[in-house]
Amino acid sequence: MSTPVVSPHADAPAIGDTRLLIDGDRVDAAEGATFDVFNPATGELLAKVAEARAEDVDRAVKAARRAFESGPWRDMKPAERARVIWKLGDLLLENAAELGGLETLDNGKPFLQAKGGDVPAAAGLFHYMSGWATKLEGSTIPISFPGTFHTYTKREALGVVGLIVPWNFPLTIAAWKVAPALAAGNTIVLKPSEVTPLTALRLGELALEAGIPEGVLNVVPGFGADAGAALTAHPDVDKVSFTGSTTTGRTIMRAAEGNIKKLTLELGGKSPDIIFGDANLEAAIQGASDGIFYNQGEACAAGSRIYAHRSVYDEVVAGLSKAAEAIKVGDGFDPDSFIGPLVSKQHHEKVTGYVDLGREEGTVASGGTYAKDGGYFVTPTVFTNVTDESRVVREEIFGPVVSVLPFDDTDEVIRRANDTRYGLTAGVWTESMSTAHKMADALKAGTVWVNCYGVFDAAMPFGGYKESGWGREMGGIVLDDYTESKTVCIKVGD
Ligand code: TXE
Repeated sequence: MSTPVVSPHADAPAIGDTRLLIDGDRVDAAEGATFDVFNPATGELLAKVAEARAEDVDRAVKAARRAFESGPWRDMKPAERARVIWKLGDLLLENAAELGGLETLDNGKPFLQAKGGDVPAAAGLFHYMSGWATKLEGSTIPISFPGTFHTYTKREALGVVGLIVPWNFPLTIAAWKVAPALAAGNTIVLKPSEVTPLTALRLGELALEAGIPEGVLNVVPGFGADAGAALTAHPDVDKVSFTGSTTTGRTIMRAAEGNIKKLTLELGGKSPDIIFGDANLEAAIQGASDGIFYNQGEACAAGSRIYAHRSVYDEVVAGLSKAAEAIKVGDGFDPDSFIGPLVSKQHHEKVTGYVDLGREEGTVASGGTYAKDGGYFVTPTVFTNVTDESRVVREEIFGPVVSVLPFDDTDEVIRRANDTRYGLTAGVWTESMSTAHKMADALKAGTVWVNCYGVFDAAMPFGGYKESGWGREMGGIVLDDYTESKTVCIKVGD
């Protein structure tokens, strides 16, 4: 039996029902299995959560298939579907304190950021995507084939979609995928990360409360190698959208080959953040600091390679070090904490391994310390005297760790910034309009921020070039990935 264990903070929310959500019901896993979820601020057990395995995933896919084919969602009038999706956005906002608290307990991130950032961002997805439910149009097409034809396209829901979500923004990234999938009329099996399953389960409950029919949104927490693999290989799943590591993305590509599933992959990053000599340095330094340290650096878009023009290099290093030292690292429920613990023991080991490596590869300008026991804390760390070949500069660390490298001219920094297997995001800081446009054109990244960093909006497409993935999330463009386009050609005369 899956049960919540303890809520360690007086002001933390109750953890609630930790069973699977299948076909509108809360159910134990078929084999009765559970897994432990830990509070990263203390390392203590937080909850025991029902563990979906292949049999449970199959049950969830069957429920989603029934819900799709029987049509209560797909065939609902678009305006009605829009109202229900909007309502779900409202319910997220109404429950922001609870959802934010669950995210802090589960992931460790500061409560104020979770409640004031993650939850409104997730709600924004439902509000924005609800508008698309009424706008999924096709077009009429004049064709040149001999005869007279009425030819048009229409857009239809894909069917059952499997959504696999990571632990860094558990609710927000779930919303990136669930909201457009719903707007297009699909039914869903959502697998949250085994590290942070709590807000996805609550999202499923709120979806029912909003009026989304039973079986349309099923939630199956479980491990990647078991539940995740079963979902990606399932012959009755039409599409998988995945956010996570590039390594797992490759595994999913292979698993999806059986029934040629459609795939969206949002994978890793090692994003350059480039500060030119003419930049507003105060804004650039603060922006670059937030760009790497927000969310403990556990962000695929983190600006983890800072290139500073040699004329301002020393000032950037000094300013960034000062900004890093001013950051309070601590329990997410402490309102002064800007950085909470890393998400798990395993991830702490990975990040601190890179902190130790960076010490050998370069110089620590700031930070470089970490907790050895208790919570999984790491201080914001700035490395200098590293090279483009250093592993800390090339590999995704996914923690509050940044390298600062000098550059001399624009073409050089373009080449170096693009010299990576990733291509998710990039930042540019300059007061020159022509430098801004030149860089925006030249950087091989799905998003380029100029004089800002980490601006996300439900209306802005997000995704990667190169090994950062396939497809885009958010924006109107994402609806293409959750619909089929059907061409209809009717002969109306000779
Ligand atoms: O990711 P995984 P992990 C990067 C980051 C991090 C590293 C490893 O560098 O340190 O990845 O993190 C599910 N079939 N990112 O191990 O394995 C898994 O259960 C189907 C970048 O946590 O990619 C979870 O739900 N699913 C990133 C999800 O995939 C599988 C966010 C992510 O886990 C599976 C997170 C399988 N075979 C980590 N194996 C980003 N792009 O934002 C695992 N999963």
